[in-house]
Amino acid sequence: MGKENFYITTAIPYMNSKLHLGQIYEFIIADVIARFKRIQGRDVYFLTGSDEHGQKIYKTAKEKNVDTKEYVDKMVLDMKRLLKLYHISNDGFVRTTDKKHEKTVQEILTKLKDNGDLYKSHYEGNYCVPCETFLLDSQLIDGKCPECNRETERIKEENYFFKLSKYQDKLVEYLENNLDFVVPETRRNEVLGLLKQGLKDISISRTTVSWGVPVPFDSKHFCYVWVDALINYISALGYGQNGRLFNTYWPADQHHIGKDILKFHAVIWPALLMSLGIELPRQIAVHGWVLLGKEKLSKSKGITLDPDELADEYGVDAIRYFVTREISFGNDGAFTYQSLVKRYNGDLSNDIGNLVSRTMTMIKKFSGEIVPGKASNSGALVKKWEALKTGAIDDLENYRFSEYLTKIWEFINIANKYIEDMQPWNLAKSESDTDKEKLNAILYELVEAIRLSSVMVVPIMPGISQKILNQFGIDGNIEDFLIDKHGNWGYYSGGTKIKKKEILFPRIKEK
Ligand code: ME8
Repeated sequence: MGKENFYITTAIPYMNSKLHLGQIYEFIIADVIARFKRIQGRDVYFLTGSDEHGQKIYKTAKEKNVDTKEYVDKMVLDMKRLLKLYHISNDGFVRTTDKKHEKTVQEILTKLKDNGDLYKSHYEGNYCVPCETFLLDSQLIDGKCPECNRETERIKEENYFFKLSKYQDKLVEYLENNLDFVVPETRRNEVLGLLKQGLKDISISRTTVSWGVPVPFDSKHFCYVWVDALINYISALGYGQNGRLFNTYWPADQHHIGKDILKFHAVIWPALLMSLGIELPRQIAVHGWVLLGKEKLSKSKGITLDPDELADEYGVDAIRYFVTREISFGNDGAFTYQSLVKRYNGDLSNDIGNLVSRTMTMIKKFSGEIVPGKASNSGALVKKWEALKTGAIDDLENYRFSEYLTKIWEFINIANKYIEDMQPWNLAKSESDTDKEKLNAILYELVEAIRLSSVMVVPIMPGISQKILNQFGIDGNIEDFLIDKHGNWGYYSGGTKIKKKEILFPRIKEK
């Protein structure tokens, strides 16, 4: 039997400005899960990409006086650079300006029309350019966009409409029968609330915005950017072209999105799929906001967190650790420099950093730079490990990133305490063979505890995991690890020569 497939996606960010930590946060959580599924032995396809059409991007390029395509090309390069910097292990990258994607969008529009789910009508109402959303007068709050609180544009144009209302009952039924379709539960209730208010048909084309995919059966119309964007999840897999990827990986196991785009993913997207006769994704996983202090990140208000500056100052792995440890999935989470420095100096520099550093020093001093061979009578650590591992795996299966890390850190600190309790430096002074044996067993156990922690840390801090293993001279690429093998106590036999000690997390001065 082949490996069980797992298809995971992120939202595709708008290419109007440089990515900020909020968008990077979404990539990090999807990446943690993708890496976790890989070490569980699943055949993972992890997709991300770029949303490049629509009024907002067209306007930005125009303001900068550059050609729109040249502008998005540049932004995409920068996005790809940041994905790499942040160790995001996506297998695919889809651009909505890819010819293959555009062709799929056109085929889908034709199919929707042939199904009788599209009709032409007049739209008069409001449009929020930053959110790329049509808004009826009744949806405005104090005359502004309910999502971003900005001024909207008044528009009056001919649009194609999609018969969303037709799918209302089917959607309610689907949500009621599939309790995990939208997580966390509060978001599922929000969707049910929206559905119970009643659905109106939605515009799916524009005539006043030509930076988009042309509607194949009506030359005046261009596909509405959101419909274009949602299709990325299947166009990237070659839907409609008998694509191998589509046949292998669809339906998606998890679509990761932020809470502002819930309606698009949990109402409009499934309705489009129902119309097309395509199976629905298994889960929409909805995260909250990364806030700077108490404020939502916002480019226009100048509240942003630059991923390059953060990486320079703290290192990418520390940022990955911080957001997964501090933000409870589904809720908003505050980023503050104080809490980052506290976690950095405490959990990283002190706890794991010291454990590695002290163990390296002892092996150098007491064991001639060679990790002693596997001990036959392993002591206290192994029992703790088995108990913690099962619980930790269950945590990550259920998006409890913080609890997962708490368990691993509990283990790291048990190992730190083990050093204090056993006082290996005293055993090293002794001439007796039993003491020597005891010392060797302790050193092996410490390296094994570090190695196992590193395996569990692979999804969160892949760079650091690899570095730790390299320091102890342990072979292997973290990309090939499997929890069921490398995560077992005693998998490592010891006997490796340690390398030069490198400080993993140099302490940071509080600002
Ligand atoms: O919505 N904290 O793109 P986008 C956490 N192109 N997540 C945040 C965030 C924050 N401060 N700010 C944004 C779009 N996000 C569309 C998606 S998908 C078919 C099309 C999240 O660049 C946001 O919720 O505005 C979304 O999931 C993702 O970043 C991209 O946002």
